[in-house]
Amino acid sequence: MKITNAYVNITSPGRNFVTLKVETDEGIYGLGDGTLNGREMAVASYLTEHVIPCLIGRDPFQTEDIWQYLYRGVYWRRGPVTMSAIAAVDVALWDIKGKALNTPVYNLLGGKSRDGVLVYCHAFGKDTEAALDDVAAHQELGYKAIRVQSGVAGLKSTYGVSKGGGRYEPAERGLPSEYEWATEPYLRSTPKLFEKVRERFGEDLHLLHDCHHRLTPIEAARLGKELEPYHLFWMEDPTPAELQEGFKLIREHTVTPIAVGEVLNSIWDSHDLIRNQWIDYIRTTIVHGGGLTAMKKLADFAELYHVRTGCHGATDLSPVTMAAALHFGLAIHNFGIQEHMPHTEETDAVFPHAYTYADGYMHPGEKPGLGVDLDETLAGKYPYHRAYLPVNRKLDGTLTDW
Ligand code: KDG
Ligand code: MG
Repeated sequence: MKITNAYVNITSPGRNFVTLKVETDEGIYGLGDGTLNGREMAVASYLTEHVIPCLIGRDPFQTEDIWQYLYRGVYWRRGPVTMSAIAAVDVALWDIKGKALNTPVYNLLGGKSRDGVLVYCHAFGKDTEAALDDVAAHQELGYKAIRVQSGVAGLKSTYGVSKGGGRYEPAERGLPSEYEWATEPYLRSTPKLFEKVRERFGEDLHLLHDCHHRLTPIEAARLGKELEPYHLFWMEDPTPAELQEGFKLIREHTVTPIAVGEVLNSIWDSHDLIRNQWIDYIRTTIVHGGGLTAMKKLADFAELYHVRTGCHGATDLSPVTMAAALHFGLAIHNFGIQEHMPHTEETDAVFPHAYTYADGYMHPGEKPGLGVDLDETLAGKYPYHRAYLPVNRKLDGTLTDW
């Protein structure tokens, strides 16, 4: 089999998605996601200008060699744009391989290790009461694991909490909006929020929380310690992970489990975090981490250190990534949990898919390959719109992490 053609589709059914379609001389095609929130066109152009011309004529079954060619062969390694472009190619090739062998991708990754993929959803509210009501609403939908975020008193807006109270989408069209941030009231209110959640919902529900990288290590250590009585499943992104040894300090002070990695792109970015056992869950995702080929190696490395996966799964990861993540999560041994922020109906219509949700778990379905398609006619009705993640400033105007 040979790759005969490949092209990028950009569509915006409510939010932007970059999809690579790779075609072969046997009529089988594969899809890969290359969406990088707020920087979509950089990946699209990287693929079109620099990657696609090198793919034509290659054997799509050579997932390892093509991955190495795109990673080592360019001299410039790593980084979110490069790794998302490599992921788009890699996932499309696994999709082709599955279709050609007439089997779901999970069978190519080791076969089923479990019956379903445990997922967590997002609950939030402008204050504690609203957040508790949203937890109740999500529990009704069957979720066994819920991320809880609340607005902070005195702040006009908080990232991760929708402004209008309805569904929230990380990116906003137009230029970046600005949100407020203040660490002290957040540190005071968050343990109280989880005290109330446990009071109302008991011990059985898995609870998660995302700090969005905004704390210093010692502030994160304090939060982790004060959250201990509420037995969180994890505390996510407590501090920026560029300085990996920052997590040593957090670890020395708290037994609240820690999840990191949605902004990390390679095994080297989390190498020290994992081998020193400073984290419990690695959140690197298939689209931003170089595809299934790279993620399998990352998971296998993490397994040696008792670190489990907890892949990023916000709405900016397209249904193609969600499908890939579910095949991956069903197969690997050290799977932990998968994030699930359901896409809009418009997005689901553009990307018809075999994966399903029921009672707190997802399943990739039994279709050969990834089991997800792209309706290009419908996609064409949703042109690209520039959109960004918001930026955050402390009350004195200083920029902070988002
Ligand atoms: O593109 C970034 C968003 O997906 C991110 O802000 C969402 O932190 C996030 C999460 O945990 O889903
Ligand atoms: Mg996050």
